[in-house]
Amino acid sequence: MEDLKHRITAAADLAELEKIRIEIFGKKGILASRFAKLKEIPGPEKKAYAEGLNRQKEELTQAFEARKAALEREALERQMAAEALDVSLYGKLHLKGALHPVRETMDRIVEYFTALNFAVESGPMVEDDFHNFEALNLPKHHPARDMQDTFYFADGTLLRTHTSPVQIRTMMRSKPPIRIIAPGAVFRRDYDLTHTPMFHQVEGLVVEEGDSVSFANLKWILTDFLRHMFGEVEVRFRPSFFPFTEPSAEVDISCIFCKGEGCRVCSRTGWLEVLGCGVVDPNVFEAVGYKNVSGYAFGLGVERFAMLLHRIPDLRSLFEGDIRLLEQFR
Ligand code: 2U9
Repeated sequence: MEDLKHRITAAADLAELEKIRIEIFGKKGILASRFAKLKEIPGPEKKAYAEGLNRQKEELTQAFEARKAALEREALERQMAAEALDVSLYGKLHLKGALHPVRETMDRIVEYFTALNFAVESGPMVEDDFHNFEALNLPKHHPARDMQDTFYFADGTLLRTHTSPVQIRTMMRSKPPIRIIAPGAVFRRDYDLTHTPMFHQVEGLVVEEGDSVSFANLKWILTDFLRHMFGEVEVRFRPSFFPFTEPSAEVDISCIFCKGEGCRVCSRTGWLEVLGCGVVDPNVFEAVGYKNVSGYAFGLGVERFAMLLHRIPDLRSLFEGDIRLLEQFR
């Protein structure tokens, strides 16, 4: 009896305990065989023998239940120790995406003009000579048409060098009034600190019947636009020349880095050139079949705006695909 009890309390694990249970309590187990002997016991001793057996069974059952509970608790503790989670550990790092500074800048520009009721137009990047040059009053031997500046395909088509063909196509398929911007990629054979072979422009065009559109309208909207983009800057219009506008101007803002004092970015001039613009040349209207209209147009390079707004020194870093650049704009 003490020997059986000892075996129960010494069971090393639940599997061993189960074996012992079958050995003691099973149908053909030790207790069963002892109970079977009951019928061989003579009458007067039977009661005492039966009581003794029941006591033994009771004690062994108690010992078994106690050992089982202890082993189960141990097993659970082992499992919990093995599966323990340290909730103070760092989780996996999830990188957040970011808009490319060129996209973000383009979005801001487009937002300004759409708020003033400009429609956004687009067109093909592979263009023909007429839409990219001829209709824009760029004469046959203009240097911009040179192989040196323009990517040509064998069939004479080309990668657009500005988004202006979008405005030409828009005018040719609709009538004034026109109030559009054309944002998009353009291509020129150029590569240095401030030029890449692909860059983005936003150009604008406003055309009305009659002579109601003037240079004054252009001055107002571009001044307001540049202050929207750069804050409280001075804006200056310098006479210039473009084949597609007359009169034409280049637009400067007071340097946002030195407030016009003169620094390296503005080459000590105190001014930064940011836009080109003008009153649309009559030859352009003639090329698209418009009569008795007036209009203004402007154009800007989105990368230049992004570089100034984010103080990015080398334009090429915008196109190297180095994720460390984007990480700085999250
Ligand atoms: C039509 C008529 C006129 C668009 C214009 C400029 C002046 C200009 C440059 C700015 C920096 C190009 O990206 S850049 O290198 N653009 O100076 N663009 S007027 O004039 C147009 C366009 C279309 C039908």
